[in-house]
Amino acid sequence: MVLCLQSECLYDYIRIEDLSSEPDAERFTRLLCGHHPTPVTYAISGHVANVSFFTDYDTTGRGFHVEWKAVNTSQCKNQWLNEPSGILQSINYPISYLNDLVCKTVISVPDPSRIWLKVIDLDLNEHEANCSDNLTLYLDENDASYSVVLCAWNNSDTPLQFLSLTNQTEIVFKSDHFHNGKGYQIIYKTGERFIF
Ligand SMILES: [Ca+2]
Repeated sequence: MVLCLQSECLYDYIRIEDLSSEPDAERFTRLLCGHHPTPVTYAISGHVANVSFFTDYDTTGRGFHVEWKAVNTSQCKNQWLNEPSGILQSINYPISYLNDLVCKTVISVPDPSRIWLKVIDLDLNEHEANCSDNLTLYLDENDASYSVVLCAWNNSDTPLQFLSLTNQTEIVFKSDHFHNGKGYQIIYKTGERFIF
């Protein structure tokens, strides 16, 4: 995208806004101008988005190109998995998850099998220092205190790995109503013995 450069977007710009929020609510609105050689991605939680293009009387650029994709939020319903292995990932991964989500996944396998989880990717809370977007792994179906809350990428070279204490585990992803990131991707396997 190349539009007339001005840090506050006073001249030529596009405005992207969420038109589906309540009139009194804080509406998602972004102004874009200048030169963006790499794609800029936004995830709008509502079901109606408006993209407006404004130009002034002077100076032009190459213009802009916008692509959009509707995300089916029913993918974030509670799901129950019995397969012995699989991949879990956040809705719309790896582009960007949406705001205000609560997505629950239960993996349940026959006893005495256990569930091994390996975090391949975790990108939450962009621009945020808190843990308001998080992924909680409940490793014991009978005791919620055996849980791990993940909200930032582990910078070490060793991937995060977890083993359930029972034959059932629950993974809950929550996002607040500001900012987002690429999301998460986890692989899981099940079995009675694991060698690390
Ligand atoms: Ca957030």
